[in-house]
Amino acid sequence: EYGIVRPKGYNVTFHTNPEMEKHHFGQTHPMKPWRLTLSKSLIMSYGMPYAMNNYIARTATYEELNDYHSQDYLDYLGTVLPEPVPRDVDGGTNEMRFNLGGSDCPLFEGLYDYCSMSAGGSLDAARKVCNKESDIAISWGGGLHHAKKMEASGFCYINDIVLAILQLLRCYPRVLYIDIDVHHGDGVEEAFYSTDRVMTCSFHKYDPVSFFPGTGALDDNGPKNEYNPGAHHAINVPLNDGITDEQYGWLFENVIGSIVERFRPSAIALQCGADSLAGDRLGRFNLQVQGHGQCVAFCKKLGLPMILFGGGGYTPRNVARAWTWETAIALGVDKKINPVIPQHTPWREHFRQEELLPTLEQILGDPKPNKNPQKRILEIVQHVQEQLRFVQH
Ligand code: TV1
Ligand code: CA
Ligand code: ZN
Repeated sequence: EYGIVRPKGYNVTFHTNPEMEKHHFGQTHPMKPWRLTLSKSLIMSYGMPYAMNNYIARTATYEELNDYHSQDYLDYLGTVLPEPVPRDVDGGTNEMRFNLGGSDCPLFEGLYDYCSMSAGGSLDAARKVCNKESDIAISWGGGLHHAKKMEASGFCYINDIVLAILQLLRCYPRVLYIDIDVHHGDGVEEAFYSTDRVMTCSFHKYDPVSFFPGTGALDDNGPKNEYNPGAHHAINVPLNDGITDEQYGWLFENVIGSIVERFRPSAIALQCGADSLAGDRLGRFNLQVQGHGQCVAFCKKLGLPMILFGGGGYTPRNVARAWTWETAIALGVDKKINPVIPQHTPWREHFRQEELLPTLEQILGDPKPNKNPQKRILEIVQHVQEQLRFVQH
């Protein structure tokens, strides 16, 4: 009816919690949970929910969060009161210990619920992939890759990705984590730094002085001690401003292709932060929806069970366009989305007609000068391949 056909014997599951979207980090804060509402609306306007299994995510329990996060951090997170105006955190306090209450990680109304919903969606996604009820499970409300065991960081309080990967490790021997958010996936890298069952690979803008979080250099590859199983299992692709679809796509396919050949993952966790798109309020790259989505398409072609997480993304309409396109790719309708778009959906008014169907010609944002010389791109691929020679499976 809507032109989207459910692929037979192939299941995509979609995990969201509409309550999550109602939370606010504060007026001027770049993280806008309502971008999830916008994304879901656009996904619905294409009729995609008819082609997948949709679940309202549970909230994760304290015990589930405690699989990674420490009790004193969770206890504190569960009791902090919202503050109308974020303030500088005082020395010697719990706020200071846990990095809570500053401008990046403010204390807002319902913070603990917001965190447990994000984690609940990603955990549900992981369980569906574990018990083979899902080939690709989508958790756009997750992807909060900076959160540490006992510390909030960069708009992230609970690391839903770490929790989901821990779940995947119960049923799959090796998990490959890929992160295409413009920021370094430092929290996930740190969590699995000492194991050879998870390989992490982040593509990001790297500038140790002026771009958050400042980590993720090319030679950050896990513990330097050869006897630590995690050695060589962290791969970082540090990039500069203005990278294009063409360069990024070539790098992605080379790097991920080589990793898969060597590491032979049994499942993939892909963080699809949309702040790597051109025109992002915090981003620096020139990626189009097409180039961003190419990464998802490449991973899908590997034919491994996969979770897609959200993450950053600070120009809400572009976030919605990317995650809609990538939901379509998961569903296998990426060659041409040609549904009869239901005309009656009220959400269409948020989008101008030409924004609805992402095409190759579409340009997001003002193009930035490309500061990534081809020589450097080749250097990166060469370095990754050298690291991978040490990986034995
Ligand atoms: C309140 C109001 C908070 C306006 C934060 C941009 C704001 C930022 C704000 C901001 C902002 C950051 C730092 C500086 C560390 C600080 C979800 C020394 C216009 C996954 C997190 C970026 C990215 C944190 C999260 C970064 C993700 N950039 N306006 N804050 N201090 N923090 O640089 O990876 O996308 O910018
Ligand atoms: Ca990244
Ligand atoms: Zn980001």
